[in-house]
Amino acid sequence: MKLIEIPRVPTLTKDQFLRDFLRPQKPVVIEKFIVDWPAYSKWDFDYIKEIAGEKMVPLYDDRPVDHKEGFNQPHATMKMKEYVDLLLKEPTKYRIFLWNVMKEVPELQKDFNFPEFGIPIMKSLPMLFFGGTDSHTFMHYDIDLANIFHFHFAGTKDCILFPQTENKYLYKIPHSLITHESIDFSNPDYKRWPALKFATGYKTQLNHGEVLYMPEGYWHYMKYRSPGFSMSLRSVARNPLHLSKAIYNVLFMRYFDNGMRRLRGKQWIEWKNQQAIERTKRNIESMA
Ligand SMILES: O=C(O)CCC(=O)C(=O)O
Ligand SMILES: [Fe+2]
Repeated sequence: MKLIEIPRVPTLTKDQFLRDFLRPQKPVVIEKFIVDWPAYSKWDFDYIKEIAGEKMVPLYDDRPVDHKEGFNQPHATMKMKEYVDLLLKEPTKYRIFLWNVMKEVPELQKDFNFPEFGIPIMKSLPMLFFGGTDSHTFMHYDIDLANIFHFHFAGTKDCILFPQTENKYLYKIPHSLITHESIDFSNPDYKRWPALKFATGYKTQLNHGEVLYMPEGYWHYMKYRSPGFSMSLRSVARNPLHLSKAIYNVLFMRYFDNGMRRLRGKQWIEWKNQQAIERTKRNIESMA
């Protein structure tokens, strides 16, 4: 894999954002964008415990997809204050994934603004993500292939991104939004996954208060180096191809996949994993 460092800027005007990043669909880290937000000084684990400690939160670990579970079904639940204590005490695989801020803790809304970058933000969909030391997400892209502004708080997190143009090298699982789950993107085994050598992507390490712009449909893998949490704000995909994929995914793909899990069980998951390998192998053979 060739991973290019994502460019970093202290701040960015709307015009610069549109010209240098949105139009060419390139990622960027803005280091000092939110220093004026109350969240910049307030959002830490004590504050989260104070404001949302009693909430039950859905938790995910890194177990492979199981046919007995639905699409994105959580693996455990816990009170937020217990989860935060666990995070701070020891490395845990449990992560919070896609927790809707507006629905769960609307007070948090007072602490941030919706960036005015000339693209409409979906205001009902700010999502929170939490993770402990060394926990990681699967390499995936989001179901709606949106433009994502990803704000990070408290800890440090490694991010690896790929544009959709790299799909042919990534062992993408059909009828899903992930790559083969046995790949460790922090330390890829090229003997087992030779096509990854041809993939070109991006990397960065996010610290408290930094925001990462991920262009439409970008694959992302995040590994928490220390306990931290992030908020994602999203803006609808503008590329018609991405938008039509988003609509297809939301209306059909996830139901189709759930239906096939019920119908074929384990075989369905195994067939998809095998397909990911065979299709990617064919892609690199056709290059030679
Ligand atoms: O950092 C994470 O835990 C996941 C972030 C993510 O997948 C997203 O913002 O869409
Ligand atoms: Fe995501």
